[in-house]
Amino acid sequence: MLYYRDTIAAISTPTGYGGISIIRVSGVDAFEVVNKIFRRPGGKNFLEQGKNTIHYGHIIDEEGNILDEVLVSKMPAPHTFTAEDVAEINCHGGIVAVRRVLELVTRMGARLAQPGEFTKRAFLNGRIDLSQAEAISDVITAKTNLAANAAIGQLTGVLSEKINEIKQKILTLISNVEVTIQYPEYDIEDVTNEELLDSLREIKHDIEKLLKTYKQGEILREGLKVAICGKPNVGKSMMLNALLNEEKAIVTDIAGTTRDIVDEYISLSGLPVRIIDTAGIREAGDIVERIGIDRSIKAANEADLVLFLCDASNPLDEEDEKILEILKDKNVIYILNKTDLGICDEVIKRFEDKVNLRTSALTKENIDVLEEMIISQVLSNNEDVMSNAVVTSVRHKGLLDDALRSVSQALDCVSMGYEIDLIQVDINDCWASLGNITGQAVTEDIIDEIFANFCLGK
Ligand SMILES: Nc1nc2c(ncn2[C@@H]2O[C@H](COP(=O)(O)OP(=O)(O)OP(=O)(O)O)[C@@H](O)[C@H]2O)c(=O)[nH]1
Ligand SMILES: [Mg+2]
Repeated sequence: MLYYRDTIAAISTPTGYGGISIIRVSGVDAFEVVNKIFRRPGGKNFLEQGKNTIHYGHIIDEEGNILDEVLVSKMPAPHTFTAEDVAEINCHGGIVAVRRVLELVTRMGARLAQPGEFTKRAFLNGRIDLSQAEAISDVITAKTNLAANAAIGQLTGVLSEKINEIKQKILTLISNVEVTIQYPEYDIEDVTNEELLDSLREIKHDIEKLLKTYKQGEILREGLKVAICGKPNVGKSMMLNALLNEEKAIVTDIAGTTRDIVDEYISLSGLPVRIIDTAGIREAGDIVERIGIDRSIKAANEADLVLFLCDASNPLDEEDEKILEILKDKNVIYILNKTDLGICDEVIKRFEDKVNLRTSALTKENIDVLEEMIISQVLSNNEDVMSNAVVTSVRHKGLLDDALRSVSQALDCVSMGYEIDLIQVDINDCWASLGNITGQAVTEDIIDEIFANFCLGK
């Protein structure tokens, strides 16, 4: 059963000059519309052609003018992107020619598609669920290899599968509770509180596990945020330059050279890493430096990983220790820099039970090792993003939070010995939140909102 009765069309390739541009036409009249404007050598009728075939010919307007030389593919429902009849006109690239063909298509009875409308139809026609539809836009916008892999995993339904598994557990629970409430007179064994607690705990655990993948998903999408911190003059800016392989930040022997955040992306194994060089943290300094230092502390707090730098050729001092104190709960790699000037035993001892590395930003010693250490921070958890469910969307995260709240409330009620009817509402809410992820329970506005963020022609 198809959801829509009208036929839509759009240019599905990016605007601009290119080898080809594709106009996608989808809907009940897709083939009729194309047939009116498509002339094939020998006059063969497009409507009579077999499924999943490609045909050569010309696009002819109402006056008989040739608008373009094209290839047209014919893909009948239901095994198409939208699950409707789809024809795709492969035009020669070029803005004006393609626009003229599209206008002709709309004059023949198709209407211009809205952003995301093809994908929306795929969802509403039941070919994919909502989380898969959202993954399509993630595949298009993925900035990194790993992010693309995660999106493809979601597109193939890895996340949906996980969500449906949890929903199934809730359904079993709901039906057990229903039986207990509705048919107390029958000799069906009631669910005991213990059983109820067990299932609720299991559901809660499953949701928490999915939520934990969100942070990981964020790193995949946005890259890893790495802040270089330390007191003035230890070589932070020189380290940034060494990692970037260019002289980006100003390096001098004057303490307090960097006064604001310097922020650059590098690509390590296909993953963007945002490296932030900060102003050296110390007590002294004028107002400008003071502001810079506050920003440094903020950058350290917001970073996924901090590189703490010290000058290993000298013993640590009070300023170093103060910064170490600020960073003590962070994810830190301790870098003993300036080893070309020698290295103090005290410094080695101070970091021997920590993740540390000896470097020289000047001679570039161990910079390659540092890069590997940064990557392994991300990769250790992300190797299998394609076959493991990873939550990458803010919308999904919000709904999982809601589901977690509901199941926790149900757990509290049961533990406190409340009547079983009382938890029913929470369990139902939990089920509905999860249903909103895959789309079984979403409202029209949510659907419109999601697809409005797509690009035109998809
Ligand atoms: N010998 C040696 N000198 C270094 C090394 N790294 C940095 N330097 C020198 O140390 C001085 C300070 O370097 P910067 O990179 O500006 O230090 P910073 O930590 O950014 O300093 P602020 O911006 O003031 O906080 C410069 O003269 C650099 O040439 C190193 O590994 N070995
Ligand atoms: Mg600096």
